[in-house]
Amino acid sequence: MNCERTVLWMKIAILGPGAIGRLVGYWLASGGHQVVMVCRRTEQAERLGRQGLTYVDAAGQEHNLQVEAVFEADDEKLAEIDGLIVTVKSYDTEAAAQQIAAWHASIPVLSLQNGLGNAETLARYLAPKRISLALTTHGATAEGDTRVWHKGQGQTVVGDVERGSGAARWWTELLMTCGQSALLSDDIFTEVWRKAMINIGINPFTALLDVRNGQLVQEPEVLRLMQATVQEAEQVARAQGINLQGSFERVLEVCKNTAANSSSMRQDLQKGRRTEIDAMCGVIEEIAEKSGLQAPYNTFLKKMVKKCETKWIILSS
Ligand code: KPL
Repeated sequence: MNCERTVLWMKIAILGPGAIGRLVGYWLASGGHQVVMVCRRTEQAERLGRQGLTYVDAAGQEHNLQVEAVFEADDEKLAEIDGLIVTVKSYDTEAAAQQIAAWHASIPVLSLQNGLGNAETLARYLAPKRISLALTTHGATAEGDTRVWHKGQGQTVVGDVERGSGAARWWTELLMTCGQSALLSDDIFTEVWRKAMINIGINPFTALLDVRNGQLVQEPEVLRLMQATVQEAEQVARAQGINLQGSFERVLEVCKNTAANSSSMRQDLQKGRRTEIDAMCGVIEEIAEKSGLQAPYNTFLKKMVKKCETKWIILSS
C-alpha cells in the first residue's frame, strides 16, 4: 500500500451503494475521481450505469453525475482501483471482507459503516494496516436505485485500525479534494463507540415510532427513554474501558442537524429489510451479559425491532 502518493484522480470502488454509499460516491465523482459502484443486483448496476447517480441537495435541487457500476466482483473493472470504501450493512461485513480478500492484496480499505464490530470482522480477513474506519453523522435517504437525498449535514471522522499506517490521512485528503471536511482521529475505536451511541439513541426509536429524526425531540416521554437507553449503553461501554461522556447531548444535536432525515433503520424497516439492530443494541446486550450487567432498555429495543423486522418482511414478501 502506498499512501504517500498524490490523491488526485483516484479510482475508488464503493461496495454497498445504499444511502451513504451513494452520498460518498457522489462526493468523489464531483471531485473528479473515477467511481465504481459495486452492486449486489444486476438491475441496480444497469440503472446506475445508464442513469448515473442523482444527488438531491437539502433544498431539493437535483444534480446528476456519471459513475461506473458493476455487478458484484467484476475483477476486470476493479483491477486498477486505488481504494475501496465499504458501505454495506454491518451484517454483510463478513461477506464483503471475504470478497475483498479475494480481489486485491494491498489497496487501502475504508469502512464507512454503522455499528460495533465491523473493524474486527474486516481484520479477520485483511491486514489491519490496510483498514481505516470512518464514521459519519450526515443524514442521507436512498430513493430507488440511483438517487440519494442529502437531508442533514454532519461530521465525518477517519482513523486507522493500526495506528501510524498513514491510510486514514490519505482518505481524509481524498475527501478534501471533493470539498468535504473529515477529521483525522488517532483513537478511532472510541469514535466508533461515539457513533454507536448516536445510532442507539436515534435509530430504533425512529424505526419503531415511524418518525423522522427531528420528530423524536418533540416528545418528552420518548426523550426520557432515549436518554435512559443511551446512558445504559454508556455504562456498558465503561465496563469495556471506554469512557464516553455527553453521548445524549450528541444524540440531540444529530436529531436537530438531521431533522428531516429518515434514519437508516427506519428506511430498512420501511423497505422490509433486515436492520442493523444486532450491531447496535444487540452488542450492548451481549457485552452486558458477559460483564454481569443488565441492559434492559437495549434488550427491549432489540426485541421490538426484531419483531417488526419479521412482520415487515412477511408483509412485504
Ligand atoms: O447514522 C445515522 C443513521 O440513520 O443510521 C444518522 C446519523 C442517525 C442519520 O440518520
